[in-house]
Amino acid sequence: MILLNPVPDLIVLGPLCERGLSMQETEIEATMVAKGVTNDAVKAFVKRWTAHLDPAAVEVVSAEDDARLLQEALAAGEIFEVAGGRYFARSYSKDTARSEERTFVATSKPEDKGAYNNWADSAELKPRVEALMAGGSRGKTMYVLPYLMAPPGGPLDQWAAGVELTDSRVVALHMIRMARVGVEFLNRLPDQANFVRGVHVTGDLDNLEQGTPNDKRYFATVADERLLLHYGSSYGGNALLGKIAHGLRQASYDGYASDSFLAEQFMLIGIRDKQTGRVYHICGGFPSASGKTNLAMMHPPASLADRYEVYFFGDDIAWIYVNPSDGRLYAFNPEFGVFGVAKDTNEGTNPNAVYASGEGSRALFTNVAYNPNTKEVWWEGRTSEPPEDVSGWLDWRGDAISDRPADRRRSGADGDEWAHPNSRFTTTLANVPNLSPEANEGAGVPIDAIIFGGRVREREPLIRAIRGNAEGVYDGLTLGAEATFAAEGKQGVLRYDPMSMRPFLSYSEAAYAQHWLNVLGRASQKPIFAHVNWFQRDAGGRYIWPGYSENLRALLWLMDLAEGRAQGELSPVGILPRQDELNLQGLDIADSDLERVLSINQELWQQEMINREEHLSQFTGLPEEIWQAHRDMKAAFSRV
Ligand code: SPV
Ligand code: MN
Repeated sequence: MILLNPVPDLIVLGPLCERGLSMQETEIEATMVAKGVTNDAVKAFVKRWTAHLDPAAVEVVSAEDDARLLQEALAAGEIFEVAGGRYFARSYSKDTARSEERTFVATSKPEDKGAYNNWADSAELKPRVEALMAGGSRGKTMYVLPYLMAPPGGPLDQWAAGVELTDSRVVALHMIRMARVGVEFLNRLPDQANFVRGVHVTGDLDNLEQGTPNDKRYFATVADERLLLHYGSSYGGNALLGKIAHGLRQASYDGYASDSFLAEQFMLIGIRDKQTGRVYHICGGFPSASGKTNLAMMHPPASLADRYEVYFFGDDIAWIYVNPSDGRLYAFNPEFGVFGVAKDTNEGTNPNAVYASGEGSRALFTNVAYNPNTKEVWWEGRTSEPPEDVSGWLDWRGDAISDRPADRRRSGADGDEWAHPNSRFTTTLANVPNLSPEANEGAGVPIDAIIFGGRVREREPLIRAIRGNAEGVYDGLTLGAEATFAAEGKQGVLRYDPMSMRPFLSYSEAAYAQHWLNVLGRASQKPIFAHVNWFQRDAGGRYIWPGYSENLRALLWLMDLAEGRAQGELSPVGILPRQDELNLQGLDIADSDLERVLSINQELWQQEMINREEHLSQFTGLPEEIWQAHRDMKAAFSRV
């Protein structure tokens, strides 16, 4: 157990001070020199925090350390072997998803407060979290992870460098898979002090009162100082600071403050038409755990595979900017890996993910079911039924399935799951079979379309295309979807999730909307927007559209529309495909189902317009263009 210094919650300490060091500065210096760290600002950062966190040892990590760290983690019982050179880890049972309530953005500017960003005054929050962290890594090794969130050589590199300090070896293993980790990325910085400083302290997970009014966790982005302070978790985005803390919250703040780019929770794909050789690039936002990974890794349906190829760039984050060389919007995926939702991933839904986390991938699974005898993993939807023979199988908590009453072993009922619904696989991009040959281009790729979507039972049609920057931004801001298991809280409840950035917004929504308009306004060639929904259900709960690889058909229509090969039909909510414009070759779908997904329900939309008004009204100072787009849509309804 970790001994935390007892620090009363509300006492604000002064600046970090030199305390009795259990590791001498000279020792730390020697460790860093031996590992090739030449960046003095990195050294100073590490020394300062070593003094505060009081770890027993400091270790600088590069990607080449993976094999050794894996062996050490296996020996320590932190991870377990999975057949085929893969690994499995369990997180603490109350630490299985992002905590939105305990995530804060702190700055010195009250105008950064938004409706959703949980803004705090950094003068108050920073010392509070620093105080909680005091001595927090005592007895542990503190890993120093220098990383880059970008394919190197791009125009946004100056915003991409970071150093994460973490006292979790498993977090280090995740970071190696999810970010480009290496000393060289920090040594070669033109401005040596220009990197995001990330501090992750696991904390005493047994005593953090997670999910209670006394919750002790803090996941803070001190955005105007480019400082990330995460205390009290070792799970996913709470702990891997390159991903959403830097890649989304910090980067979106940086893009805004520098008036130069957008950082969004977007997937990014390419669709190649083999007949014409044209590659279309589409990026887009879907709330966490809404199938972005499946979409980005999709294979074309068999009947279209002769003609089209889908390339994967990324499944969770895109940084977007206007390239001055051609005036177009460009995007790249700053990540190095995939932290994908395991649930329902199988050869049918996402064969590329199965392969990418398959034999030889060094994938790291978290909170799935594990069989130490056979070294297999399993999760709900991996196969239609759980393994017949339950012997050896442990659920995500580590409890033996065979210890359960017979009727709860393979019931599939809520609460009887073998894997946690937010269980994940972590694997590097290089393992993804359909990775684009352009995925490592520093400049990224030109964007043809931006799409938004989420799980919506009714109302949202399969696809509706939207022209105009303000109309597109308005659509993103009014993205609504059913909540998923990616965050702690209620699943299935409909909530607005602007641009799928609700949990990652770092400044006010009004300024965010204006920044979007500013960036888009600088592009001489406009992308087309679309809103998609693969998740419409009938009264019995059956999905009306088959989804997965068939989703390509909707995107192909969008490209046809953008290039004048399709006209669609104008509706109040955008342009809908005509049935005969959708490529249905080889698809078995009932006419009535097709009609349903390609039409809109006026009544539901009328109610939606009222809800939207309430939603947008929270954002004081929202640009007039966005309100105009809203009024235009309302007016279009009154004309039908
Ligand atoms: C998400 O929840 O949107 C994720 C996973 O991408 S995590 O990194 O945990 O945030
Ligand atoms: Mn995500």
